[in-house]
Amino acid sequence: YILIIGACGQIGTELTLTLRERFGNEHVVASDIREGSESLMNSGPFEILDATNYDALEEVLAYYEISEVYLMAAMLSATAEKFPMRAWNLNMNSLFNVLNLAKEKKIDTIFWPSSIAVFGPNTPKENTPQNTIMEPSTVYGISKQSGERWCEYYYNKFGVDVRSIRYPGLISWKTMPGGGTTDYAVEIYHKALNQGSYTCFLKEDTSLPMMFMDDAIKATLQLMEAESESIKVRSAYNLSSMSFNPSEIAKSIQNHIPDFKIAYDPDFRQAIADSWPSSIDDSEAQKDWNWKPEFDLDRTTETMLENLKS
Ligand code: VAH
Repeated sequence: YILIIGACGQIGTELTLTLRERFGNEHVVASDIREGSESLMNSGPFEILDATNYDALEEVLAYYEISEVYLMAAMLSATAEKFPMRAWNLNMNSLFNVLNLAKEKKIDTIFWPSSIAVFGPNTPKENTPQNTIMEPSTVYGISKQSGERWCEYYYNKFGVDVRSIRYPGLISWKTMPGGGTTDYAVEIYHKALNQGSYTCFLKEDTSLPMMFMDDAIKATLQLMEAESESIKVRSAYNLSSMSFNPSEIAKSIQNHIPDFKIAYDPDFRQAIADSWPSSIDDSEAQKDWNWKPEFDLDRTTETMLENLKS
């Protein structure tokens, strides 16, 4: 059985729906600190669970005979800057709970998301390599870099089969993202349809690595289904599909909504975005588990507008 922690989040929601389609609703237990969407709550088992509570987590694992855990609960970059200690507590203690329960053989396989936020201001910005300087300057990035070190440590020291991906900014229509710096790339579609204009909190030339959610979910399942021996990276894999800046996504929207207007009013999230790479080299993921994306910016815009319109 599979447990998803943070099932009501931006990635967790789509991961839950995809895993339930693939393995059967009753085999995928969704959990979160709060209730989620109708489709998520009505399509299979759900538990209210605080991922930082070791005993509560151990109970859920035993009750449902869980063998695989997707730990998707975290506080993202923008919110984490407002509540550093709460972010560290959630992002790290949830990971320690899952790693230690796996060390106790209570979990066979773990997926834990890292992020391009592990890179910092002095990381090479273009085609950032898998192994390079990593001095993250955000609370979220520091927690993800530390998390990667712990995942690799538990694999090497205790044989814990934990797998991870450095997600770029993710774009989806089924749920709103929560508290990220790349959230503008989701909000812009909603605003384009609802009011025909959007004021972006990043500068027009701020180029960031991005990915449509279907590609991110596909990559996650591909990594989880790979043979353990083929996984050479036990910190977290670089993953990439496209990079764009706010003016480029605005132009792709104007191809469908010619009158769409964008304005720019950068806020504190500009400094976070400026500390991150503009593009990522994911040749390791391509080599080790045949990664290949399907969505570019135009196809992403088409899909987002189509689904948000209906
Ligand atoms: C954030 N969406 O903005 C997340 C992600 C790379 C960005 O980590 O914090």
